Amino acid sequence: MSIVKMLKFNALGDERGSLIALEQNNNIPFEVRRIYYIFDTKKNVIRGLHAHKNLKQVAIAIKGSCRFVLDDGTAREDVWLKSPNEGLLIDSCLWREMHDFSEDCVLMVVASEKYDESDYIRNYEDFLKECEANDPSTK
Ligand code: T46
Repeated sequence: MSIVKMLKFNALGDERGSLIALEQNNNIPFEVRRIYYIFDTKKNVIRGLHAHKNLKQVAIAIKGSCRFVLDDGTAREDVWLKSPNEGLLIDSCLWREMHDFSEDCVLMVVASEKYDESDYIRNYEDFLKECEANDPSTK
């Protein structure tokens, strides 16, 4: 089963242009407690490089593009985000990296929880240990 889960968003277009609405527990599959956006990322910068214990998120390149790497401790998959019409669902206990930001990239992230530094796992070995411990299939 793929670890990359893409959500498609319907654009409500008319002759003036396009509009996408995001709603919690509807096209965003959780309650929304925070939204942030990443922009002006410098060339060759890699962001992320961590996992989250509990946080669920949807990442949307509302402008430009970037490449995500998701790793569940067993497999790694790449996915390009390059359209405001789709979002990457990032479940908890997934290592994520963001690469190859275009100069104009605006990456918006919809999150299930408020910012909490204690939810981050910033070391890959700790991620493997912690997320294996949380994985019901390993019990
Ligand atoms: C994630 C990926 C996709 C805050 O104070 N509040 C916030 O809500 C966030 C997201 C960050 N910060 C502070 C923490 C750092 O001092 O902003 C600084 C940059 O954050 P960070 O280095 O964690 O950024 P990224 O781009 O590596 O990761 C971010 C999210 O933090 C993370 O949850 O999954 O985007």
